[in-house]
Amino acid sequence: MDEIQIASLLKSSELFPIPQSVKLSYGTAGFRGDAKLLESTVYRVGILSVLRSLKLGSATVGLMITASHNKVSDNGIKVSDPSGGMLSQEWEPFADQIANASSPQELVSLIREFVEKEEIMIGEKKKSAEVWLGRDTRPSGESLLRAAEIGVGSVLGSVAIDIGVLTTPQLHWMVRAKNKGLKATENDYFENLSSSFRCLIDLIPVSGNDKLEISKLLVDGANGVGGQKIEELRGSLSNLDLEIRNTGRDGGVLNEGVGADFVQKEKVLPLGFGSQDVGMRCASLDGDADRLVYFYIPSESSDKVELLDGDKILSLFALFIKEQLNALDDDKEGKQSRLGVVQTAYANGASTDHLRQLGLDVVFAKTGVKHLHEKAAEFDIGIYFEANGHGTILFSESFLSWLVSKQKELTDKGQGGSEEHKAVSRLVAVSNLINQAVGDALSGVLLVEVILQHMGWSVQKWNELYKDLPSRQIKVEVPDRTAVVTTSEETEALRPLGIQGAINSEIKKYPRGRAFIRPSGTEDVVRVYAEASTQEAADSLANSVAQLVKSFLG
Ligand code: G16
Repeated sequence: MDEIQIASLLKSSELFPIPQSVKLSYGTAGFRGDAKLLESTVYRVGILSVLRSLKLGSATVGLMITASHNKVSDNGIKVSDPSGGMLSQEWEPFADQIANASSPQELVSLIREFVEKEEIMIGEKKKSAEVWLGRDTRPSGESLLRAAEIGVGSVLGSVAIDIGVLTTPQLHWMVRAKNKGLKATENDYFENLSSSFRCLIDLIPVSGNDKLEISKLLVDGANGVGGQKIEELRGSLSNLDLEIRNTGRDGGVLNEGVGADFVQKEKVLPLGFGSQDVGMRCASLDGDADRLVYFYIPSESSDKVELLDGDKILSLFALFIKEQLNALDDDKEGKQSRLGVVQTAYANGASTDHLRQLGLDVVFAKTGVKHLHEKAAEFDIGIYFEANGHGTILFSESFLSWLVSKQKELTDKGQGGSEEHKAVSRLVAVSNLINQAVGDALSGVLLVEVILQHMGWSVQKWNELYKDLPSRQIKVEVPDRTAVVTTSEETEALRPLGIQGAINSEIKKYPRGRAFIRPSGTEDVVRVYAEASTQEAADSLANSVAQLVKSFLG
């Protein structure tokens, strides 16, 4: 690192002193917190993104300014690696270090040490890096994006490109496409979704002149970017009747009483929905549209919803993919392909039982899509979902190229109309429709909708796949959530000492009882999850565990 480069970093970092007495930590999905405290962090992650790009041969990296499901006064930053996935976990400790460096000199010395260790050349006349910047609709987004630009620009020869207001998955998709040499604009993203959706619609079996019946889907946009983007997408979709509410344009507040996180945790209807919607199929996106849940209102007399969460979306996707794989002829690659599913400790026990009954390989990962994604990538087709609605489907490169050549081989043999050809074509279309970079509520909605049309199912019929065990989630505010340390799968607490024994004693009191605690990586709370054979029992177990958290952690 030469003198000119050092001077550039020192000068720009003077503009962004770190906030006093706040320990910043790279959490489940990047840095997150009160937007007023984040400028220095975002500026420093701007620098990190350039180093990441240079480390990987000047590939494009993405930075997304968002705090997703958090309240509107929060913000945060997520990094898209050149693959379109989350920042490599190996770089998280460096992110933590630079975010907390107390002076420009300390920051520069940490960067200098790191670039030497990683053998990254930076400075005048060195290779250039390109970083794409996106933000959600939060009012603090624009000024934080400027801080990221300054961070990127302080490494000589690097360029920041402001792509504007986007959903998080759009940015990840665009970064992935760009680095694969594909068309990567927002229009390309929309075009890709609508054309692969159309392709799947055309492959729906219809007898004779039957026309597909299309019922309306009501979408809750969380008053965020997702509602606005799905409105833009709607014009290019046929065979889908969408009514979009909570777009944020009608004065509603982001994530307040709306959105996937609210609906999934509270299991009540979001603002803007009411008794007139009883029985309708409804979908809820989160603040940056990387999560999706479905619901319907079973009766006029209550504000409770029947929730179809990430687990149920996973089951629907798994069933459809399995059906297509079963239609493949007995050739080795097709029939013996490995379909696997990945869940977390939050997965409802009934969903795991159901997936196993389907004969699927179910594996578990820690909370955070970065952990699930890694495990899903080990399969030919890996489907991962968190119960909160974050998930996607991954196709391995080798399996996908086998599918594409099989599709061509069948066409060349004049078997273009065969059941096998249709199944292969559906799998190829799913691989295009679904965002393989990261969970994406927009592509998720389209896939759910086309599968329901394919099956001829209502949302109620889909919900009957299995019956969720009653569950409850609670957030507990404590002085220091990091005092909770869990095992790698997060099902047991190792610290504070003694708390797990006390939780186990509570669990024993409830038939089919299960409960665990973990510190959130996105909010300043400890999360409590409990399930049991009745709702009263799940509520009571969750409350007693929350009491234990309070008594052990003050
Ligand atoms: C992020 C992660 C998800 C995770 C969620 C909650 O979602 O991407 O994988 O489930 O945070 O994490 P925690 O329980 O640690 O707070 P999002 O949609 O908020 O970016």
